Amino acid sequence: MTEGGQAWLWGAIGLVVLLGLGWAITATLRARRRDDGGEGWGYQLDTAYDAKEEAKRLSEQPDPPPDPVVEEKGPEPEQKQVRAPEQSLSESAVVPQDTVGIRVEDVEPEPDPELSDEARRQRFEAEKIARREAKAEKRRIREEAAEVAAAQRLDDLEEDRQRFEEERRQAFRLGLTKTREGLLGKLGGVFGLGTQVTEATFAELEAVLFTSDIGVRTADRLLTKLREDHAAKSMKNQGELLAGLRREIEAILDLEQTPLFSGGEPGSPKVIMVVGVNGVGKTTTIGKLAHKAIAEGHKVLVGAGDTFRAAAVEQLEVWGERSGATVVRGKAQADPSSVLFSAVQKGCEQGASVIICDTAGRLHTRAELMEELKKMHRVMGKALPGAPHEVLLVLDATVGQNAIAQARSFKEAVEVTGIALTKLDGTARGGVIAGICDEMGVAVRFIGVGEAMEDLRVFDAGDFVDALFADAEQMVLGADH
Ligand SMILES: Nc1nc2c(ncn2[C@@H]2O[C@H](COP(=O)(O)OP(=O)(O)OP(=O)(O)O)[C@@H](O)[C@H]2O)c(=O)[nH]1
Ligand SMILES: [Mg+2]
Repeated sequence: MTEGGQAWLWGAIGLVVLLGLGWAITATLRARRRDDGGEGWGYQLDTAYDAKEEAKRLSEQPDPPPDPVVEEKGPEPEQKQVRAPEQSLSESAVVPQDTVGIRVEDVEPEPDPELSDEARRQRFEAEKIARREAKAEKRRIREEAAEVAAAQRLDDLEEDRQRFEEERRQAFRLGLTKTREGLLGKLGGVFGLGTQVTEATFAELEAVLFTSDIGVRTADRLLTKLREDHAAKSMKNQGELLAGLRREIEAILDLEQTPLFSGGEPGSPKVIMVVGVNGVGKTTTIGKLAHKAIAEGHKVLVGAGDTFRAAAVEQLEVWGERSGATVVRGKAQADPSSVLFSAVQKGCEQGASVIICDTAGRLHTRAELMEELKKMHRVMGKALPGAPHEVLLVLDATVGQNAIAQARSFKEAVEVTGIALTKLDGTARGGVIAGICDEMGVAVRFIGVGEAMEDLRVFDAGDFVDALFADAEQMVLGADH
C-alpha cells in the first residue's frame, strides 16, 4: 500500500471512531434524562421536547392539592354569596386549561351553552334571594336588639322616676315631721278608739280639729261635711272616716296655680313682688327662688327693695352670689319704690326673664306701711305695664293662726297671687296651711323646709296630705287588724 493509501485508511478509521463516540454520548444523555424525570440539566439541554411523552409523564404524577379558592370558600356562606356567578364559572374554566392532562377528572364536561345561561341565571337569582334573606335577617336581629335596648332604657327611666318620687315624698315627710306628729298624732289617738264610727268618734275629732291650727272656720266646715257623708253613706269604719278627712283637706289645698316663672322671657320678664311681715323668711325665700329659676334656665335679676333694715341689701347680695342672680340696689334709706322702679327697668334692658323684688318686712297692722306697699306695686307697673305679675306673700308657719290674719291684711292691700309658707321644718303647726287656703282662696305655691338653698319645695296638695296622713293611716290599719 502506498503512503497515500495508508493515510486515507487511518482517516476513515478515525471518522468511524468519532461517529461512534458521538452516538454513544447522545444515547447516554437520553437515557439519563429519562431516568431523572426530565428535571436534570439534560432536560434543559434537550431541545427535542416530546409533548406526548411529557403528558404521559405528568398524568402518572399524583393529583395536586385541591384548588384553594374552590375548596376553602365553601363553608363561608357570605363569601359564597357575594361571588358573582361569572367569576365562579371562569374559575372552573381556567382550571382545566392550566392543567391540561393533569386534572382531567376534575373538569366538568363542557356544558351546553344554552343550559349554561339558564343555570347561570338560576344561580344568580338564588344568590340574590339568599343575599336579600340574609340582609332581612340581619335587619330583624338589629331591630330586635334596638327594641330590647329601648325597653331597658324605659325601665331605667321608670326606676329613676320612682326613686325621685320616693325621695321627694321622704323629703316632704321629713319637713313635715313635727306637723304630722302634732295634728295627726292627735288624730291617731281618735282613730285608735275602735273601728266603729260613732258619735263619740266625731266628738273626739271635733276636739282635735278645733285645737289644731287649721282654724275654727275650716275645722267646722270639715266636720259638717264629714257628718253629712257619714249620715248619707254611713261610714262603716274609722278608716273610711280618715279617708274622708284626707280627701276634704286635699280638696281645700288643691287650688289652681301656674308655675311661678312660666311665661317669663327676655324682653318680657316675669316680675314677682315678695311681701310679708318682719323676719318670716322673705329674703331667704327670694334667694331660693332665684336658685330655682336659674336652674330652670332663667336669667334672674333681684331688686333690693328693703332700704329700711340695715344689712338687708348685703344679705340679698350674698344670696345673689350663691344663686348667680344680679342684684340691683339703691342708696341707703332711698325710697323703695324708686329702687324697684329702676330694678324693673334694668331687668328689661338687661334681658332678664325673671325679676324678683324684695320688700322690707312690715306689720300688717301698720296702715302707713301697707300704703307704702301699694305705692311700690303701682310704681313697678309704671316701669313695665302689668308688673308685678305675681305677688308672693311669705308666711311663717310657726305663728299658726296668726298667719291667717296676716294673709287677710296683705290680700286687702295688694293682690296676693300666691303664698310661700316657711319654717315648716321647725313647727307642729303646719295644719294652718288648710286654714289659709280655705279662708283666702289663695294657693300655697311653695313651702320652706329648711335654711339651705334647696329647702324650698313646690307645694303639691297630694304630696302634702300623703306626708301628713301616712302615720295616721298606719295607726288606723293597725287598729283595724
Ligand atoms: N328653718 C327655717 N328657717 C328659715 C326658713 N326660711 C327662712 N328661715 C330663716 O328665717 C330667718 C329670717 O329670714 P329672712 O329671709 O331674713 O326673713 P325676712 O322676711 O327677709 O326678714 P326681714 O327682711 O327682716 O323682714 C333667717 O334666719 C332664715 O334662715 C325655713 O324654711 N326654715
Ligand atoms: Mg328680708
